[in-house]
Amino acid sequence: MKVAILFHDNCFDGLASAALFHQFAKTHIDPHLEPLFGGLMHVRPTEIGERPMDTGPLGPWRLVGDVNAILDFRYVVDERLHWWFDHHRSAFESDEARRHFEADETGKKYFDPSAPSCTGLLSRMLARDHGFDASAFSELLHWAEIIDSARFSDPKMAVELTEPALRLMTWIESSTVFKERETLIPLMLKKPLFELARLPFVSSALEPILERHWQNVEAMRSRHRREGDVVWCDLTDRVVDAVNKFIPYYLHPDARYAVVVTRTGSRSKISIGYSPWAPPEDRQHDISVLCERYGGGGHSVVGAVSLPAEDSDRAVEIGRELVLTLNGSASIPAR
Ligand SMILES: [Mn+2]
Repeated sequence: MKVAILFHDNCFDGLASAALFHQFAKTHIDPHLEPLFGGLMHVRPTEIGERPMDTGPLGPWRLVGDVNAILDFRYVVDERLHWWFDHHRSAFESDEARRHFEADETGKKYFDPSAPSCTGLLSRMLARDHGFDASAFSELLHWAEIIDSARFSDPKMAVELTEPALRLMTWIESSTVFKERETLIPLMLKKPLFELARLPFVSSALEPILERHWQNVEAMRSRHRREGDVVWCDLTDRVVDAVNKFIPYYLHPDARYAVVVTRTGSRSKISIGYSPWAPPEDRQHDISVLCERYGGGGHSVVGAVSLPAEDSDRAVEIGRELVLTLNGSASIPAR
C-alpha cells in the first residue's frame, strides 16, 4: 500500500510529524507500506528535485497514495485527504474549507491552533483515538514543542545554537536537497538528536550555514542601534539569505521589540517582532496590524513587510516609521 505523507517542508516540526506518522502508519495501517514522502511549501521551491513530487506547493496532484496524509500544513477540500493534522491559524483558506473540515466524520482530521507543535498534537491524538504509543520518542517531541513555539529558555540558546536539536533545526530550515531530508525522517525516531546532528550530510552542510549565521550576528552587532524599547537594524548594505530573528534580543536581552531591514536577491524585507522573553502582557501593539498598514502581515507578536529588492530605501523608511510607532505613546490596542 502506498501512503503519501505530505509535510510542512524545511521545518523541524513538519519533518518530526512525518517521522511519527510514518511510524504510526507502519504499526497501525500497513506494516509493508511504501511511504511517499512529499514536502509542502507556501512559496515556489528554490530547489529543483529529480522528482517533481518531492517538494512544492499543495495541490490535488499531490494526493497520489492509497492513503494520503497532510501534516503541519493547511487543509484541502478533497475526498482523497484521509488524515490531517495542523495547528496553524491560517489552516483554512476559505469558509468552505473550514465547513468541510467541521462536517468531517472520519475521526482522522485534527486541528488545534493552541497546540505548540503539530508533532505534539499528532502524538496526543493518535494516542487518544488510535492506540498509538509515542512515549519512546520523548526527546523529539520535547524539542518539537520548544522549537515550533519559540519557547527557548533565553536568547543565548536561540542564537548560539549549541543544542544538537537546534543545529538540526538550522540544517532542516536551510537544506536544499530533498533526498537528504527524506533520509533524515525515519532516522529521527531511531537515533538521538546529537547523533543526527553529526550525520555527515548534516554536519558538512551546517558548517557554512553557521559561519554565515555568525557573520550575520557580527553584522548586526556593528550596525544596530538601541532606541527605547526597540532594537533597530538596517542590514540593506549587504545581501543575506535569512537572518536569525532572535539576534536583536541576544544583543539586548531586555529589549521588547526588534525592527530589522534586510535585502535578499529578490526582495527587501522589514521584520518586526516582540521579544518572546518579554512579559506578554507588556505588549502594546498588534504587530500584524502594523504590518498590514504597509501591505505586509503576520501574527500578533511577529510579522513582516516585503518590497521588491530595489526598494530598499523605502523599506528603511518604513522600518524607521515602525520604530517610532513602537516607541510612541499612541498605541494600538493588543488583540
Ligand atoms: Mn508546526
